[in-house]
Amino acid sequence: MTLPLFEDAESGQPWREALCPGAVVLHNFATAAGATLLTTLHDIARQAPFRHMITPGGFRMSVAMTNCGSCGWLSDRTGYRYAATDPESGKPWPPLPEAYLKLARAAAASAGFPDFEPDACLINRYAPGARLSLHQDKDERDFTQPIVSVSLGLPAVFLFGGLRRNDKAARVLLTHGAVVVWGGPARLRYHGILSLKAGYHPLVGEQRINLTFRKAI
Ligand code: MD3
Ligand code: FE
Repeated sequence: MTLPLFEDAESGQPWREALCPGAVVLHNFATAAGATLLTTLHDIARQAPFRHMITPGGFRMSVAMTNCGSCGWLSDRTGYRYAATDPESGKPWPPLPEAYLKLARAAAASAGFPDFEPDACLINRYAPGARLSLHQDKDERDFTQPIVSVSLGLPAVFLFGGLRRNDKAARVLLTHGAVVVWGGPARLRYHGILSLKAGYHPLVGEQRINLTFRKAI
């Protein structure tokens, strides 16, 4: 009989990994809900299609994005901001589905944030080669509120640095079903995603999806 030497994400079992004060990975927390989350995502993307936003510097982001919630995150030549309507359609973003809210609240509570009420969910889609360079999330009003992130599909190497851009970044593999809660002293840490490696996930195909729940307003 072979005994595992260490617990890992491939076990399919939930386990908790503390990254730093304020940040915890809840591995496989969203694995059981994965199929439901993706079916719902198809509805959202039909109303508010994924698009490659332009950075204030004029670059097209390699990650494709959309939003649901009472406001959504946007980038264009004029800057970054949250807005109640999708500029592509002029209509409000699709509402946050109940299943998304439940998952985000449960993850936040399990990490010590029992009162988390997200109003925005930014949805990132990574094709092979897509990446997100080191940045801070600071467009939200209240940094005492955590951010909850849900990874689905292909695994990605997540970089988490410190409070200054040049602080050395650690790496952690985010696999299907991993939920990360960032709060307290971790809330303003620099972070990013390395270029996605090609592969195939049985539920999600040749891509990675990340849902990030925020209290923006
Ligand atoms: C640490 N998304 O949408 S999720 C983002 O996988 C973003 O798509 C990445 O960074 C992704 O802004 C990383 C993990 C994450 C999300 C938000 C954070 C880590 C964070 C906010 C503060 C600190
Ligand atoms: Fe971020």
